[in-house]
Amino acid sequence: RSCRGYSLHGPPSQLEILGNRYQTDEITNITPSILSKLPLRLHSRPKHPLHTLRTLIEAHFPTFSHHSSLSPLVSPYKNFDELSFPKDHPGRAVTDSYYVNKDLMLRTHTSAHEVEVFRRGDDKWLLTADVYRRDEIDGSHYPVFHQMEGARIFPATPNGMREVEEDNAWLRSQLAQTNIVIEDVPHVAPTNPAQPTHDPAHSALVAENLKLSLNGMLLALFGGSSPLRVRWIEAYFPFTSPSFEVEVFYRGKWLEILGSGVVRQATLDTANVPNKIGWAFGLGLERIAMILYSIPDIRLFWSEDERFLSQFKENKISTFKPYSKYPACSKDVSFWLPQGSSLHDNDFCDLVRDVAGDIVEDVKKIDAFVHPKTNRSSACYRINYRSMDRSLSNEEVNEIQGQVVSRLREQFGVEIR
Ligand code: FA5
Ligand code: MG
Repeated sequence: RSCRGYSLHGPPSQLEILGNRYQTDEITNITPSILSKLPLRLHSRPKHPLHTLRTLIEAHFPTFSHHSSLSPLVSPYKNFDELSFPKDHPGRAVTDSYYVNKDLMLRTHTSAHEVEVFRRGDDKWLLTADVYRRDEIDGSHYPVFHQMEGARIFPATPNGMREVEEDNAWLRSQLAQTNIVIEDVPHVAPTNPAQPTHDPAHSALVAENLKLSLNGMLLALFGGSSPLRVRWIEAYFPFTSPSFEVEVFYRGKWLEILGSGVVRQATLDTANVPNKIGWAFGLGLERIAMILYSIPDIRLFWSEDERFLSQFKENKISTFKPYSKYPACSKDVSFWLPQGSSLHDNDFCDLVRDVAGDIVEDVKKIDAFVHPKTNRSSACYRINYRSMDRSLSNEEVNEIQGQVVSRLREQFGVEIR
Protein backbone atom coordinates (compact mmCIF):
# COMPACT_ATOMS: atom_id res chain seq x y z
CA ARG A 1 0.00 0.00 0.00
CA SER A 2 2.83 2.36 0.76
CA CYS A 3 3.86 2.55 -2.91
CA ARG A 4 0.82 4.47 -3.93
CA GLY A 5 0.96 8.07 -4.96
CA TYR A 6 -2.37 8.53 -3.25
CA SER A 7 -3.67 8.95 0.31
CA LEU A 8 -4.06 6.03 2.70
CA HIS A 9 -7.47 5.46 1.13
CA GLY A 10 -5.62 4.65 -2.09
CA PRO A 11 -6.37 5.82 -5.62
CA PRO A 12 -9.89 6.05 -7.01
CA SER A 13 -11.26 2.66 -8.12
CA GLN A 14 -10.88 3.75 -11.74
CA LEU A 15 -8.51 6.10 -13.55
CA GLU A 16 -9.27 7.92 -16.77
CA ILE A 17 -6.24 7.83 -19.04
CA LEU A 18 -6.17 9.22 -22.58
CA GLY A 19 -9.96 8.94 -22.82
CA ASN A 20 -10.36 5.41 -21.44
CA ARG A 21 -11.22 4.16 -17.95
CA TYR A 22 -9.05 1.60 -16.19
CA GLN A 23 -9.56 -0.36 -13.00
CA THR A 24 -6.94 0.28 -10.31
CA ASP A 25 -5.62 -2.34 -7.89
CA GLU A 26 -3.20 -2.76 -5.00
CA ILE A 27 -0.13 -1.95 -7.11
CA THR A 28 -1.47 1.24 -8.75
CA ASN A 29 1.25 3.89 -8.32
CA ILE A 30 0.78 6.27 -11.26
CA THR A 31 0.27 9.76 -9.81
CA PRO A 32 -1.90 12.64 -11.08
CA SER A 33 1.27 14.58 -11.90
CA ILE A 34 2.47 11.76 -14.18
CA LEU A 35 -0.99 11.35 -15.73
CA SER A 36 -0.95 15.02 -16.71
CA LYS A 37 2.12 14.43 -18.92
CA LEU A 38 0.63 11.70 -21.12
CA PRO A 39 -1.24 13.96 -23.58
CA LEU A 40 1.64 16.46 -24.02
CA ARG A 41 3.74 14.57 -26.58
CA LEU A 42 6.66 17.01 -26.68
CA HIS A 43 8.33 15.03 -29.47
CA SER A 44 5.49 16.03 -31.80
CA ARG A 45 5.43 19.71 -30.96
CA PRO A 46 6.80 21.83 -33.83
CA LYS A 47 10.02 23.76 -33.01
CA HIS A 48 10.42 21.99 -29.68
CA PRO A 49 14.07 20.82 -29.33
CA LEU A 50 12.96 17.20 -28.85
CA HIS A 51 10.92 17.37 -32.05
CA THR A 52 13.75 18.96 -34.02
CA LEU A 53 16.24 16.38 -32.81
CA ARG A 54 13.89 13.58 -33.75
CA THR A 55 13.42 15.13 -37.20
CA LEU A 56 17.18 15.41 -37.74
CA ILE A 57 17.69 11.75 -36.86
CA GLU A 58 14.80 10.71 -39.11
CA ALA A 59 16.32 12.71 -41.95
CA HIS A 60 19.50 10.70 -41.55
CA PHE A 61 17.57 7.47 -42.21
CA PRO A 62 15.43 8.46 -45.21
CA THR A 63 14.45 4.91 -46.18
CA PHE A 64 13.23 3.99 -42.68
CA SER A 65 9.55 4.26 -41.69
CA HIS A 66 8.73 6.55 -38.77
CA HIS A 67 6.39 5.83 -35.86
CA SER A 68 5.51 8.30 -33.12
CA SER A 69 1.91 7.78 -32.03
CA LEU A 70 1.90 4.54 -30.08
CA SER A 71 0.10 4.55 -26.74
CA PRO A 72 2.35 4.69 -23.66
CA LEU A 73 0.11 2.09 -21.96
CA VAL A 74 1.52 -1.39 -22.43
CA SER A 75 1.30 -4.71 -20.65
CA PRO A 76 4.26 -5.76 -18.50
CA TYR A 77 4.40 -8.71 -20.90
CA LYS A 78 5.16 -6.36 -23.78
CA ASN A 79 7.56 -4.13 -21.86
CA PHE A 80 9.54 -7.04 -20.34
CA ASP A 81 8.58 -10.65 -21.16
CA GLU A 82 8.52 -10.35 -24.95
CA LEU A 83 12.04 -8.93 -24.65
CA SER A 84 13.36 -11.85 -22.57
CA PHE A 85 13.66 -9.89 -19.31
CA PRO A 86 13.96 -12.39 -16.43
CA LYS A 87 11.00 -12.63 -14.03
CA ASP A 88 13.03 -11.06 -11.20
CA HIS A 89 14.48 -8.11 -13.18
CA PRO A 90 14.56 -4.99 -10.92
CA GLY A 91 12.95 -2.82 -13.62
CA ARG A 92 9.68 -4.66 -13.02
CA ALA A 93 9.43 -3.48 -9.38
CA VAL A 94 6.69 -1.02 -8.40
CA THR A 95 9.47 1.16 -6.98
CA ASP A 96 10.99 1.52 -10.47
CA SER A 97 8.05 1.54 -12.90
CA TYR A 98 4.58 3.10 -13.06
CA TYR A 99 1.64 0.72 -13.00
CA VAL A 100 -2.03 1.44 -13.73
CA ASN A 101 -2.76 -2.06 -12.42
CA LYS A 102 -0.99 -5.42 -12.51
CA ASP A 103 -1.80 -5.90 -16.21
CA LEU A 104 -1.05 -2.41 -17.47
CA MET A 105 1.93 -0.08 -17.09
CA LEU A 106 3.61 2.94 -18.67
CA ARG A 107 6.36 1.78 -21.05
CA THR A 108 9.82 2.20 -19.55
CA HIS A 109 11.52 2.14 -22.96
CA THR A 110 10.66 2.26 -26.66
CA SER A 111 11.90 -1.34 -27.04
CA ALA A 112 8.44 -2.30 -25.70
CA HIS A 113 7.17 -1.81 -29.28
CA GLU A 114 9.80 -3.85 -31.11
CA VAL A 115 7.70 -6.98 -31.49
CA GLU A 116 4.58 -5.19 -32.76
CA VAL A 117 6.50 -3.15 -35.33
CA PHE A 118 8.47 -6.15 -36.62
CA ARG A 119 5.19 -8.11 -36.72
CA ARG A 120 3.74 -5.53 -39.13
CA GLY A 121 6.44 -6.56 -41.57
CA ASP A 122 8.37 -3.33 -41.12
CA ASP A 123 12.07 -4.13 -41.53
CA LYS A 124 13.64 -0.70 -41.13
CA TRP A 125 12.01 1.73 -38.80
CA LEU A 126 12.40 4.50 -36.22
CA LEU A 127 10.02 5.01 -33.33
CA THR A 128 9.86 8.02 -31.01
CA ALA A 129 7.94 8.06 -27.74
CA ASP A 130 7.62 9.31 -24.19
CA VAL A 131 8.85 6.74 -21.64
CA TYR A 132 8.32 6.62 -17.87
CA ARG A 133 10.62 5.59 -15.02
CA ARG A 134 10.45 6.21 -11.29
CA ASP A 135 13.74 7.83 -10.37
CA GLU A 136 15.57 10.42 -8.32
CA ILE A 137 15.00 14.17 -8.80
CA ASP A 138 17.81 16.36 -10.11
CA GLY A 139 18.82 18.46 -13.11
CA SER A 140 19.25 15.48 -15.44
CA HIS A 141 16.50 13.09 -14.25
CA TYR A 142 12.80 13.45 -14.87
CA PRO A 143 10.19 10.67 -14.51
CA VAL A 144 9.13 11.20 -18.11
CA PHE A 145 11.68 11.36 -20.91
CA HIS A 146 11.79 10.56 -24.60
CA GLN A 147 13.49 7.77 -26.46
CA MET A 148 14.00 6.96 -30.07
CA GLU A 149 14.28 3.35 -31.12
CA GLY A 150 15.65 2.29 -34.48
CA ALA A 151 15.92 -1.13 -36.05
CA ARG A 152 16.82 -2.85 -39.27
CA ILE A 153 16.42 -6.53 -40.12
CA PHE A 154 17.63 -8.51 -43.13
CA PRO A 155 16.75 -11.95 -44.53
CA ALA A 156 18.98 -14.51 -42.78
CA THR A 157 20.00 -15.94 -46.18
CA PRO A 158 23.06 -15.68 -48.47
CA ASN A 159 21.21 -12.95 -50.40
CA GLY A 160 20.37 -11.09 -47.21
CA MET A 161 23.99 -11.25 -46.08
CA ARG A 162 25.17 -9.99 -49.47
CA GLU A 163 22.82 -7.01 -48.97
CA VAL A 164 24.48 -6.32 -45.60
CA GLU A 165 27.97 -6.56 -47.10
CA GLU A 166 27.08 -4.15 -49.91
CA ASP A 167 25.49 -1.70 -47.49
CA ASN A 168 28.54 -1.92 -45.20
CA ALA A 169 30.86 -1.16 -48.11
CA TRP A 170 28.77 1.85 -49.06
CA LEU A 171 28.52 3.15 -45.48
CA ARG A 172 32.27 2.67 -45.01
CA SER A 173 32.97 4.75 -48.12
CA GLN A 174 30.65 7.48 -46.81
CA LEU A 175 32.52 7.64 -43.52
CA ALA A 176 35.96 7.49 -45.13
CA GLN A 177 36.11 11.16 -46.09
CA THR A 178 34.84 12.45 -42.75
CA ASN A 179 36.19 13.79 -39.51
CA ILE A 180 35.44 10.92 -37.13
CA VAL A 181 37.71 8.94 -34.80
CA ILE A 182 36.21 5.66 -33.67
CA GLU A 183 37.32 3.48 -30.76
CA ASP A 184 35.83 0.14 -31.59
CA VAL A 185 35.37 -3.26 -29.92
CA PRO A 186 35.09 -6.59 -31.77
CA HIS A 187 31.74 -7.15 -33.50
CA VAL A 188 31.47 -10.43 -31.57
CA ALA A 189 33.67 -11.58 -28.68
CA PRO A 190 33.64 -14.32 -26.03
CA THR A 191 32.45 -11.69 -23.55
CA ASN A 192 29.87 -10.37 -26.03
CA PRO A 193 28.87 -13.44 -27.99
CA ALA A 194 26.88 -14.11 -31.12
CA GLN A 195 23.63 -15.95 -30.36
CA PRO A 196 23.72 -19.76 -30.53
CA THR A 197 21.31 -19.79 -33.49
CA HIS A 198 23.40 -17.23 -35.44
CA ASP A 199 26.34 -17.90 -37.70
CA PRO A 200 29.04 -15.76 -35.97
CA ALA A 201 30.07 -14.34 -39.36
CA HIS A 202 26.48 -13.18 -40.05
CA SER A 203 26.21 -11.71 -36.56
CA ALA A 204 29.48 -9.82 -37.11
CA LEU A 205 28.26 -8.39 -40.43
CA VAL A 206 25.03 -7.19 -38.82
CA ALA A 207 26.87 -5.68 -35.84
CA GLU A 208 29.16 -3.89 -38.29
CA ASN A 209 26.13 -2.56 -40.16
CA LEU A 210 24.75 -1.25 -36.85
CA LYS A 211 28.01 0.51 -36.01
CA LEU A 212 28.46 2.03 -39.46
CA SER A 213 24.84 3.26 -39.55
CA LEU A 214 25.06 4.86 -36.11
CA ASN A 215 28.52 6.37 -36.60
CA GLY A 216 27.13 8.24 -39.60
CA MET A 217 24.13 9.43 -37.61
CA LEU A 218 26.32 10.64 -34.71
CA LEU A 219 28.56 12.48 -37.13
CA ALA A 220 25.52 14.23 -38.59
CA LEU A 221 24.42 15.33 -35.10
CA PHE A 222 27.69 16.09 -33.33
CA GLY A 223 30.20 16.58 -36.13
CA GLY A 224 31.95 19.92 -36.48
CA SER A 225 35.27 21.34 -37.42
CA SER A 226 37.27 19.19 -35.00
CA PRO A 227 37.29 15.38 -35.21
CA LEU A 228 34.35 13.64 -33.52
CA ARG A 229 35.42 10.92 -31.08
CA VAL A 230 33.02 8.00 -30.73
CA ARG A 231 33.62 4.98 -28.55
CA TRP A 232 31.87 1.61 -28.70
CA ILE A 233 31.71 -0.41 -25.48
CA GLU A 234 30.51 -3.95 -24.76
CA ALA A 235 27.19 -3.90 -22.91
CA TYR A 236 24.41 -6.18 -21.80
CA PHE A 237 20.67 -6.05 -22.59
CA PRO A 238 18.34 -9.05 -22.18
CA PHE A 239 17.00 -8.55 -25.73
CA THR A 240 20.24 -8.19 -27.74
CA SER A 241 23.49 -10.12 -28.14
CA PRO A 242 26.11 -8.98 -28.84
CA SER A 243 25.22 -5.64 -27.17
CA PHE A 244 26.93 -2.25 -27.25
CA GLU A 245 26.75 1.17 -25.68
CA VAL A 246 28.01 4.23 -27.51
CA GLU A 247 29.68 7.25 -26.01
CA VAL A 248 30.59 10.54 -27.67
CA PHE A 249 33.41 12.85 -26.50
CA TYR A 250 31.86 16.29 -26.33
CA ARG A 251 33.18 19.42 -24.60
CA GLY A 252 35.77 17.47 -22.66
CA LYS A 253 33.58 14.57 -21.44
CA TRP A 254 32.51 11.11 -22.57
CA LEU A 255 28.70 11.01 -22.72
CA GLU A 256 26.57 7.88 -22.90
CA ILE A 257 24.29 8.25 -25.87
CA LEU A 258 22.60 4.96 -26.62
CA GLY A 259 22.23 1.21 -26.13
CA SER A 260 22.14 -1.22 -29.03
CA GLY A 261 22.85 -4.70 -30.31
CA VAL A 262 21.94 -7.63 -32.51
CA VAL A 263 18.26 -8.41 -31.84
CA ARG A 264 17.61 -11.62 -29.90
CA GLN A 265 16.13 -14.26 -32.13
CA ALA A 266 13.36 -14.90 -29.57
CA THR A 267 12.06 -11.36 -30.25
CA LEU A 268 11.95 -11.95 -33.99
CA ASP A 269 10.36 -15.39 -33.53
CA THR A 270 7.61 -13.83 -31.38
CA ALA A 271 7.12 -11.17 -34.05
CA ASN A 272 6.58 -13.89 -36.64
CA VAL A 273 9.72 -13.02 -38.64
CA PRO A 274 11.93 -15.98 -37.61
CA ASN A 275 13.97 -15.93 -40.81
CA LYS A 276 15.40 -12.46 -40.28
CA ILE A 277 18.48 -11.17 -38.48
CA GLY A 278 19.11 -7.56 -37.53
CA TRP A 279 20.00 -4.80 -35.14
CA ALA A 280 18.25 -2.30 -32.85
CA PHE A 281 19.25 0.76 -30.86
CA GLY A 282 17.56 3.03 -28.31
CA LEU A 283 18.68 6.56 -27.45
CA GLY A 284 17.58 9.23 -25.01
CA LEU A 285 16.51 12.45 -26.75
CA GLU A 286 16.79 14.73 -23.68
CA ARG A 287 20.39 13.68 -23.02
CA ILE A 288 21.39 14.55 -26.57
CA ALA A 289 19.29 17.73 -26.74
CA MET A 290 20.73 19.03 -23.44
CA ILE A 291 24.21 18.68 -24.92
CA LEU A 292 23.52 20.03 -28.40
CA TYR A 293 21.38 23.00 -27.30
CA SER A 294 23.22 23.62 -23.99
CA ILE A 295 19.97 23.20 -22.03
CA PRO A 296 21.06 23.16 -18.37
CA ASP A 297 18.04 21.55 -16.64
CA ILE A 298 15.82 18.72 -17.87
CA ARG A 299 12.69 20.44 -16.49
CA LEU A 300 13.07 23.15 -19.13
CA PHE A 301 11.78 20.79 -21.83
CA TRP A 302 8.38 21.00 -20.09
CA SER A 303 8.40 24.80 -19.79
CA GLU A 304 5.55 26.79 -21.33
CA ASP A 305 7.55 30.00 -20.85
CA GLU A 306 7.91 31.94 -24.10
CA ARG A 307 11.46 32.86 -23.06
CA PHE A 308 12.22 29.17 -23.50
CA LEU A 309 9.95 28.18 -26.39
CA SER A 310 10.57 31.22 -28.57
CA GLN A 311 14.31 30.48 -28.77
CA PHE A 312 13.92 27.49 -31.07
CA LYS A 313 13.43 27.15 -34.77
CA GLU A 314 12.11 24.24 -36.80
CA ASN A 315 14.81 21.84 -38.05
CA LYS A 316 17.73 23.77 -36.64
CA ILE A 317 19.87 23.31 -33.55
CA SER A 318 20.76 26.56 -31.78
CA THR A 319 22.42 27.39 -28.48
CA PHE A 320 19.97 28.05 -25.67
CA LYS A 321 20.55 31.34 -23.85
CA PRO A 322 19.50 30.90 -20.22
CA TYR A 323 17.36 33.67 -18.86
CA SER A 324 18.00 34.73 -15.28
CA LYS A 325 18.24 31.99 -12.71
CA TYR A 326 15.81 32.60 -9.86
CA PRO A 327 16.78 32.04 -6.22
CA ALA A 328 16.54 28.55 -4.71
CA CYS A 329 15.01 27.74 -1.35
CA SER A 330 15.79 24.51 0.43
CA LYS A 331 13.73 22.81 3.14
CA ASP A 332 14.48 19.73 5.20
CA VAL A 333 12.01 17.21 6.48
CA SER A 334 12.94 14.58 9.11
CA PHE A 335 10.62 11.86 10.24
CA TRP A 336 10.17 8.47 11.88
CA LEU A 337 8.50 5.76 9.87
CA PRO A 338 5.96 3.47 11.53
CA GLN A 339 7.64 0.41 13.04
CA GLY A 340 8.45 -2.26 10.45
CA SER A 341 7.75 0.02 7.49
CA SER A 342 10.14 1.50 4.96
CA LEU A 343 9.98 4.21 2.36
CA HIS A 344 11.72 3.98 -1.01
CA ASP A 345 13.48 7.15 -2.22
CA ASN A 346 11.38 6.97 -5.41
CA ASP A 347 8.17 7.02 -3.32
CA PHE A 348 9.39 10.15 -1.57
CA CYS A 349 10.34 11.78 -4.89
CA ASP A 350 7.00 10.97 -6.52
CA LEU A 351 5.15 12.46 -3.56
CA VAL A 352 7.19 15.67 -3.76
CA ARG A 353 6.81 15.87 -7.53
CA ASP A 354 3.08 15.38 -7.20
CA VAL A 355 2.71 18.20 -4.65
CA ALA A 356 5.31 20.65 -5.99
CA GLY A 357 5.39 19.92 -9.73
CA ASP A 358 8.31 21.44 -11.60
CA ILE A 359 9.36 23.86 -8.88
CA VAL A 360 11.25 21.02 -7.22
CA GLU A 361 14.81 21.16 -8.52
CA ASP A 362 16.36 18.31 -6.60
CA VAL A 363 15.84 16.00 -3.65
CA LYS A 364 18.60 14.45 -1.55
CA LYS A 365 18.45 12.03 1.33
CA ILE A 366 20.80 13.63 3.86
CA ASP A 367 20.36 11.20 6.75
CA ALA A 368 18.95 7.76 7.50
CA PHE A 369 19.27 5.46 10.49
CA VAL A 370 17.47 2.77 12.45
CA HIS A 371 16.92 3.33 16.18
CA PRO A 372 18.77 0.49 17.97
CA LYS A 373 16.08 0.05 20.67
CA THR A 374 12.77 0.70 18.93
CA ASN A 375 13.93 -0.57 15.53
CA ARG A 376 12.12 2.31 13.85
CA SER A 377 13.75 3.97 10.87
CA SER A 378 14.29 7.64 10.55
CA ALA A 379 15.05 9.63 7.42
CA CYS A 380 15.83 13.19 6.52
CA TYR A 381 15.45 14.62 3.02
CA ARG A 382 16.49 18.00 1.72
CA ILE A 383 14.19 19.42 -0.95
CA ASN A 384 15.52 22.21 -3.11
CA TYR A 385 12.79 24.40 -4.60
CA ARG A 386 13.44 26.74 -7.51
CA SER A 387 11.18 27.92 -10.28
CA MET A 388 12.67 28.31 -13.74
CA ASP A 389 10.24 31.11 -14.59
CA ARG A 390 9.89 33.35 -11.55
CA SER A 391 10.93 34.08 -7.94
CA LEU A 392 9.16 31.98 -5.33
CA SER A 393 7.96 33.69 -2.17
CA ASN A 394 8.88 32.22 1.18
CA GLU A 395 5.17 31.82 2.06
CA GLU A 396 4.55 29.89 -1.13
CA VAL A 397 7.43 27.47 -0.43
CA ASN A 398 6.31 27.04 3.19
CA GLU A 399 2.80 26.26 1.99
CA ILE A 400 4.10 23.61 -0.41
CA GLN A 401 6.45 22.14 2.18
CA GLY A 402 3.45 21.98 4.55
CA GLN A 403 1.56 19.96 1.95
CA VAL A 404 4.53 17.62 1.51
CA VAL A 405 4.57 17.05 5.26
CA SER A 406 0.85 16.38 5.53
CA ARG A 407 0.93 13.99 2.55
CA LEU A 408 3.84 12.15 4.19
CA ARG A 409 1.80 11.75 7.39
CA GLU A 410 -1.35 10.75 5.57
CA GLN A 411 0.20 8.42 3.02
CA PHE A 412 2.99 6.77 4.98
CA GLY A 413 1.92 7.36 8.60
CA VAL A 414 5.22 9.08 9.46
CA GLU A 415 5.90 11.00 12.64
CA ILE A 416 7.67 14.29 11.97
CA ARG A 417 10.77 14.86 14.12
C1 FA5 B 1 17.26 1.03 -22.88
O1 FA5 B 1 16.28 1.70 -22.55
C2 FA5 B 1 17.22 0.03 -24.00
N1 FA5 B 1 15.84 -0.17 -24.39
C3 FA5 B 1 18.07 0.53 -25.19
C4 FA5 B 1 18.24 -0.50 -26.27
C5 FA5 B 1 17.39 -0.52 -27.38
C6 FA5 B 1 19.26 -1.46 -26.19
C7 FA5 B 1 17.55 -1.46 -28.38
C8 FA5 B 1 19.41 -2.41 -27.19
C9 FA5 B 1 18.57 -2.40 -28.28
P1 FA5 B 1 18.86 2.32 -21.25
O2 FA5 B 1 18.02 2.17 -20.04
O3 FA5 B 1 20.34 2.28 -21.07
O4 FA5 B 1 18.50 1.19 -22.33
O5 FA5 B 1 18.47 3.68 -21.94
C10 FA5 B 1 18.86 3.99 -23.26
C11 FA5 B 1 19.24 5.47 -23.36
O6 FA5 B 1 18.17 6.26 -22.83
C12 FA5 B 1 20.46 5.84 -22.51
O7 FA5 B 1 21.64 5.62 -23.23
C13 FA5 B 1 20.21 7.31 -22.28
O8 FA5 B 1 20.57 8.09 -23.41
C14 FA5 B 1 18.70 7.38 -22.14
N2 FA5 B 1 18.27 7.37 -20.73
C15 FA5 B 1 18.21 6.32 -19.89
N3 FA5 B 1 17.78 6.69 -18.68
C16 FA5 B 1 17.55 8.04 -18.75
C17 FA5 B 1 17.05 9.03 -17.83
N4 FA5 B 1 16.69 8.73 -16.58
N5 FA5 B 1 16.94 10.31 -18.25
C18 FA5 B 1 17.27 10.63 -19.52
N6 FA5 B 1 17.73 9.75 -20.44
C19 FA5 B 1 17.86 8.47 -20.06
MG1 MG C 1 22.23 2.45 -19.62
